[in-house]
Amino acid sequence: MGEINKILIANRGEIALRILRACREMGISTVAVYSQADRDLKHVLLADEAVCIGPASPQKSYLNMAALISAAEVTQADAVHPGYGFLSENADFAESVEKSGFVFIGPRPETIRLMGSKTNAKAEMIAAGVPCVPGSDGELPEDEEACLAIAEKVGYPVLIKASSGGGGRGMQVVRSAEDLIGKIQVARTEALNAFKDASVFLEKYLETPRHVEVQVLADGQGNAIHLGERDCSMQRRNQKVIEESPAPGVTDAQRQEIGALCVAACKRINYRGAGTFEFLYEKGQFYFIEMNTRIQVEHPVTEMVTGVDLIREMIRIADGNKLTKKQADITMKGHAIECRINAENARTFAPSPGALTKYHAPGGPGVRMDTHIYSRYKVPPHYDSMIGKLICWGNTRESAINRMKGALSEMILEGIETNIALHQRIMRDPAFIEGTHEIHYLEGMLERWAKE
Ligand code: MV4
Repeated sequence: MGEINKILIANRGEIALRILRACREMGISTVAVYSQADRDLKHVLLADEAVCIGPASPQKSYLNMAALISAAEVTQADAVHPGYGFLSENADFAESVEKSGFVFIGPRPETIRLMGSKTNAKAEMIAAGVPCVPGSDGELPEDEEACLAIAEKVGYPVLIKASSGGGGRGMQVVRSAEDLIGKIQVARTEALNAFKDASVFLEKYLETPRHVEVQVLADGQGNAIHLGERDCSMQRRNQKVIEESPAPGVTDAQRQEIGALCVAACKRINYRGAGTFEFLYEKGQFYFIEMNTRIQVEHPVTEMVTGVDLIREMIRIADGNKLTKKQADITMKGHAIECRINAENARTFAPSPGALTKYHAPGGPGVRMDTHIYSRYKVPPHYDSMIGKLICWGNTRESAINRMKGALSEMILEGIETNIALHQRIMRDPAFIEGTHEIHYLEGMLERWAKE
């Protein structure tokens, strides 16, 4: 405890700035690491120290474990915060951070590894009493007849998923027995190419679920709490566009029930840090699909409704502190919505890197803009197109939407294309306003927009 006095921020962009701000509030020194394309990032200018870790290519910089560890050694950092993406869920990185004598701000490497296996994660959840999608008991066997029998029992349509997958890559929907063996073969080949592991499992395919996820904090010392849920159903090709908390339609009784089960699961695996349980939500039922062992892009909506600073809590936990808040201390007030602001064409999603000639931030009560951009900042072409997140809070969902409309129209971003027009469109969309949109809704909305 009290051993973390200097943190190396192993990330870039808005999350690096978010972590830097939390460190400053806590009186912790900061080390920024940056690629040659990122010398002018806002957090690099604000950090106490900054180290160039390599060329623009992510492989040679933000994914370069040796360069990151060296930077921590040279600057004598105490801990490493991985942010999201990059090495945040890489168990080998967490392990090498710890073996080099630094604190990894996240779960133990074994936990990251366990949850990285979707079949092992699911087995743990079933053991903890968390509801899962009905399906095969672990990996599918080689035997074709056995696979056919499993699919028959689960009932078509079924979905084949990679055991080492996640994020939606390499999944195959199977609608009848004739297609099963062929699709398993396709899924195995894709899984082997993408994850170096050909093992797959099978689940009942849910046709029109919503994507609802539960935020947790656990101290690795036997204590865990949940911070309610977020709806992330407004997405395209597994890229979330809008997130909100609470999820429309989820009752407080349901929230406490699913939250308590996630807490039980945290205790079972002795979880440490911030984590997210991802569920599909259909006809009022939750079905666990995956656990994310990192801080997520959309964490601010949870912060806005609970008043808890999740980055601060991650650092406190990593420093050996027990959770100070009990479940009864967590209350959700009002409603928060986040729009991901991307440097891309609003209709085609084509990336639009380049120089921002003008930027004026929105503001006012309940408006939060998490971004690293500034006037004349050059969005590099080498990374994700997300340049910021606009989060609006209101007493009700309706007032949060109204604030978002105002904030979107107030924001001025020139020199590059952005997806602001898409967000404005969604804020006026009847299904979104009703809160009934599911994971396939945006695709259909975009098709209608294209025909106008
Ligand atoms: C599913 C599903 C329907 N049924 N599983 C996609 C990402 C990965 N995390 C799990 N995914 C899905 N699993 C069953 N049994 C539909 C999806 C899915 C999805 C889930 C969440 C958010 C966006 C999605 C987009 C397409 C498919």
